[in-house]
Amino acid sequence: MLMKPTEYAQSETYKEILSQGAVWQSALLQLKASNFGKKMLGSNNRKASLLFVGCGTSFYLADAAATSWTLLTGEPARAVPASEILLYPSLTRAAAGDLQAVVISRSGRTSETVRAAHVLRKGILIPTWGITCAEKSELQAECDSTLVLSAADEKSTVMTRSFTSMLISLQWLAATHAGNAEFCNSLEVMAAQFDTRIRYLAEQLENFTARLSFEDYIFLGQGPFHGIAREAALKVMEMSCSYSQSFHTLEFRHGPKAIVTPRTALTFFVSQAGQQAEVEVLEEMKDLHGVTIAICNKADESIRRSSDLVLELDLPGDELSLLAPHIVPSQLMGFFTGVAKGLNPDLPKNLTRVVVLD
Ligand code: F1P
Repeated sequence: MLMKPTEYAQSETYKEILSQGAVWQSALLQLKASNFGKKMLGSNNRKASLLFVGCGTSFYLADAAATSWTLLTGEPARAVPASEILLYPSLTRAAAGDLQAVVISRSGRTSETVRAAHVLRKGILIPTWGITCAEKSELQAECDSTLVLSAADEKSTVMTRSFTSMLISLQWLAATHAGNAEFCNSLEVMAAQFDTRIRYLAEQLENFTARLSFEDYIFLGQGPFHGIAREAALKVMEMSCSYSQSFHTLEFRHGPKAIVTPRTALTFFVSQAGQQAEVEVLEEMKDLHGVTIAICNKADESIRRSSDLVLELDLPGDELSLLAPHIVPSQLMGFFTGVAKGLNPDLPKNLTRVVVLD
């Protein structure tokens, strides 16, 4: 039974997606009011390399945060799923001397993530920082210090504003560490202006998903946009039970393009840094008769010429400060695709809000 607009507008997931501009501003206020930044960045046992850890959406958040950290600070940073810390601790122990960890979990209760924080801090003996949206969590008990962004917490199973709010907060910390006050200001200006764009994006995605359906979904991004592409694929999978994959944009030529048909939706996160190379792939996929969707801040003729749908954020600021809003069109695509398939994104099939193991 398809949800009518009056019905889906009451959806917790939908309301949380649309609340992101305002919630980003509240989350940044919470971050600035906490002394987490001073603790994490100022501590005398600070290490130069960062390891970002999480599960599911929080792992893809770790990916986007790690690339942001290196681009903003020049320091090495990488992301791993919490399960890798548990199953292959020696892979982390090898670099332990120069490492500190940031462990990410909306709920602060995901068993793998809480256990990984314990292994990192008590087993491998590295400084371990937490970021969550839940008060008084098991994660908080396992970390040296934890940033709690309760303003970004959600009722929904799928993560949307929690992902973007924790990403923006980690970018703010990286920029603060790098002494880049202009970037911190860009995040705050972007958050204040995003409200004016999100309803335009929602309308575009609602119309698009009402007109077209697909057999599978591909999401393509390079650099910091690759973590966004991975999360976009998960959003569409979780909310619409669709076949969905992500790749580095140029990697898609090396075999995966074999699956492209007119029933394939290919979403390109077109970056300013890699635009020319990424648009060449866009043009090739259009020639293979895939349906192409371009998400970018400002589109030029080369993007418009080869895209069936162009979603412009049209926001001010440095490209990296616009990383979080780039995921929002895909959150909306997942939501409206689920609704168009008669599903309820508030009750995603097979999923629980937190994966707790015995
Ligand atoms: C991690 C997570 C979510 C997923 C689902 C199950 O949660 O895998 O990414 O969407 O809700 O849990 P958390 O550790 O960030 O609370």
